[in-house]
Amino acid sequence: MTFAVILVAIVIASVLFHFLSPWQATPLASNWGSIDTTITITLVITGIFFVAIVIFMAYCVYKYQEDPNRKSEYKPENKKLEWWLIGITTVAICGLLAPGLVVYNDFVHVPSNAVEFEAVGEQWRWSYRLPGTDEKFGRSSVSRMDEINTFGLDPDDADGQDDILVAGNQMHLLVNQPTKVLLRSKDVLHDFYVPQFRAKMDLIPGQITYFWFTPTVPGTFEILCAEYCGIGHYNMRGEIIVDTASDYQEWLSEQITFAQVLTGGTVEGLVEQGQLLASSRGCLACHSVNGGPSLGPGWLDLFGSQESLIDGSQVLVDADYLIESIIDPAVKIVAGYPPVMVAYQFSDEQLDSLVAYIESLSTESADSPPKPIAED
Ligand SMILES: [Cu+2]
Repeated sequence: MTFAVILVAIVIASVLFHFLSPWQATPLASNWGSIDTTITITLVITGIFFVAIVIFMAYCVYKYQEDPNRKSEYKPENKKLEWWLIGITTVAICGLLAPGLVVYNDFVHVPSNAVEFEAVGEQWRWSYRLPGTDEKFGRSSVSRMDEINTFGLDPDDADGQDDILVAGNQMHLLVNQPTKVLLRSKDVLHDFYVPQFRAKMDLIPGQITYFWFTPTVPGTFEILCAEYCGIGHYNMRGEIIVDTASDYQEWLSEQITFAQVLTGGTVEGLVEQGQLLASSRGCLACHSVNGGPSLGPGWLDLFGSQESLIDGSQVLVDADYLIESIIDPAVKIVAGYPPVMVAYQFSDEQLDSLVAYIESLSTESADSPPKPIAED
C-alpha cells in the first residue's frame, strides 16, 4: 500500500513540477514556433504514457497485494491485448516522429529570398563571413588557412574579394530577414545553437552543414556551442545581434572585406590591434583580463611579474617569454594550470601587438625592469 501511494505521489509531483517549475523556455525570437509545437507534442505523448504506466503500476501493487488464498494464473497468450498494445504503441511512436520529420524538412529547405552567412567554429570561438555585394561566397579551403587568412579563402577567386570577414564573436543580422547559416568547423565537432531561435545544427569537420531561420525580435542573443568540443567548450560563446535596417547598414559599413585583409588594411595602434586579435582569435576564452579566474593565467598585471613553473623554477614574464608561450605553449607550463593550450600561428607583427596588449594590462612600471633570471 505504501509503495502504491509513493507511485501516485511521484506522478502528482512530476506533473506539478512541469507546470510550476521556474525553468521554462526562453521567449521565441524566430519563425520556428513549429519546433516548440513538436516539443509540446512530444511532452504530451510521453507525459500521458508516463502517467498511465505509473498509475497502472500503483493500481496493480494495491489490487494484487499478498494474499495466501489466491493462486497465480498461467496465461501464456492474450491476442486481443497484444493487438491493443501494438496499436497504441504504433500510434504513439508515429505521433512522436512525424511532427519532427515535417519540421526538419522545413528546417533544411531554405526559402529563395534568404540571405546567407557563414559561421566558422574552432576551439573555442566563432567567426563569421558574409558573401559581400556579389552575394557569392569565394572558394575556401583548409590548406589556405594561416594567421592572416583565417578563413582559408582563395586570393585568386574574384568571388571572394568582396566577402566580408567579421572578426570578434559578434554577428549582426537583419530582423525579419530569412537567413541561411552555413556552418564550417576548423577542428572538431561543434554545434551552433541560439536557444531563442530554437535552432541548432552540428558543425562537422570536412563538411558544410546548414539550416535557415528568420530572426523576428531585435536584440542580443547568445550563441552557445552545444556539442562538447574540449576543455574550453563552456566558453565557446558568441552573440547574434538582430538589428533594424538602419542599425544593420551602419554595422555592415564598418566591416572589412577579404581584399582589405589581403592588403593589410587595419589602422589601429599596436595595443588596439592586439586587443582585437585576442578577442577574435579566442585568447580571451581562456585568459581573463579583469583579474577573474580563468582556464589559463589571467593577463591583468601579468607582464613584468614572476610566474612559478611546474618544475619549481621561476620565470619573468617579458616579451620573449610571452611569445614563446604563444607559439610553443608546452615549453614552460605555469604551476596550477592544465597544459591544454594549443600552439598558435601568428605573424611577428601580430605577436608584437599581442605582447603590447598584455603589457598594457599591467600596472608594473616600465622604467624599473626586474632583473632577468637564469633559466634552466
Ligand atoms: Cu565547440
